[in-house]
Amino acid sequence: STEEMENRIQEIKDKFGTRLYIPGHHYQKDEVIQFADDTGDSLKLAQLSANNELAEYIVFCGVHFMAETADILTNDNQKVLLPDMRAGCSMADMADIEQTERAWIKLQEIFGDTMLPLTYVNSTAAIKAFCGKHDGATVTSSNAKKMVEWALTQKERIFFLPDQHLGRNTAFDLGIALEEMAIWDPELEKLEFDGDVNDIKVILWKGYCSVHEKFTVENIEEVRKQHPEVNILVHPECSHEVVQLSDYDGSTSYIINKLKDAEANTIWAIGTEMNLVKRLSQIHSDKQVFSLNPNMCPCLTMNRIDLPHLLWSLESIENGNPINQITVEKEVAENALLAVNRMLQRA
Ligand code: CIZ
Ligand code: SF4
Repeated sequence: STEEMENRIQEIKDKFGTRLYIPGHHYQKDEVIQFADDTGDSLKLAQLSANNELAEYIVFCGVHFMAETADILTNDNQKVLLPDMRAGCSMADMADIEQTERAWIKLQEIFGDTMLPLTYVNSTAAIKAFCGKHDGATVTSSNAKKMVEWALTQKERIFFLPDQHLGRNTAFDLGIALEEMAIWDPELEKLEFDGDVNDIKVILWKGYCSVHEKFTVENIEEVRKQHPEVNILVHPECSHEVVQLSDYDGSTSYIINKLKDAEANTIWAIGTEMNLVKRLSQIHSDKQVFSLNPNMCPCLTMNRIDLPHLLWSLESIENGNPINQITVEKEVAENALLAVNRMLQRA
């Protein structure tokens, strides 16, 4: 039963004490979040894991790329476990390393040595390592603007992986016109753009988040009709049109803080993952907080981590046979760390 599972999880947590650390991503289910030692976005959780030297076992309640980043930032005797190996990220999976290496060669034929690669932290360790090797860096949704600005002091152009929306929204905010952006289609191995190829400043990988893509212009029109007073607050993984029509856009922490600061009785339609929206709506009972898309928008892979998987993972530690350990190969980890550190130095 649920109660038995919860009791067992608490028992193992008590038994291991500070040797066990459970970071929980904001998009995780409440049943998992109740056992999290800390909650946060992916980078914050990876940094907290790295600063937690007492933790021998880090049971990462989030998705695969987040556990990889935690492994990259922690030391060799800390084991990072992912309670369900099927907890991937469809966006991260849209850029595989072979496709990226091929794209780089083809893009160099067009642009020569004028590009700096940047990758959203929502990417595999191999993609982060690719950026690290080519003088590039990682970005998060909180520091993307600063990082794109920096990148454009290094090279004439940036190659932005894997989320076209975060890349486009960030570049647009910095005054780069849509005509100065191109899209690299990894399936067709083709560059899509309007206008003059020499004007291109930003090359966007054609990836997207299947959760944030579900918020539409129609949703915005509908909610404004129903609630003329509404404040629309979305994550920059949403499309350019949606971000332009919303009132506010920003990272997960921006969204959380915006609602904290909001006055009572205000109305908020939020364009981000459902578990977070539901939690915010419960916390802010003095405000009206709901999902911008009435069909809600769960991240199915985040939701794979549930009580049974968390318990299974913890019991494997208790049995002395930890399962689903995430280990990034040494050379990949070293190059990925270069990319992450270039970001941490600046943002
Ligand atoms: O959309 C996601 O998966 C986010 C915002 C991840 C993160 O970096 O915390
Ligand atoms: Fe990946 Fe989107 Fe899920 Fe985040 S919400 S883990 S970007 S699929």
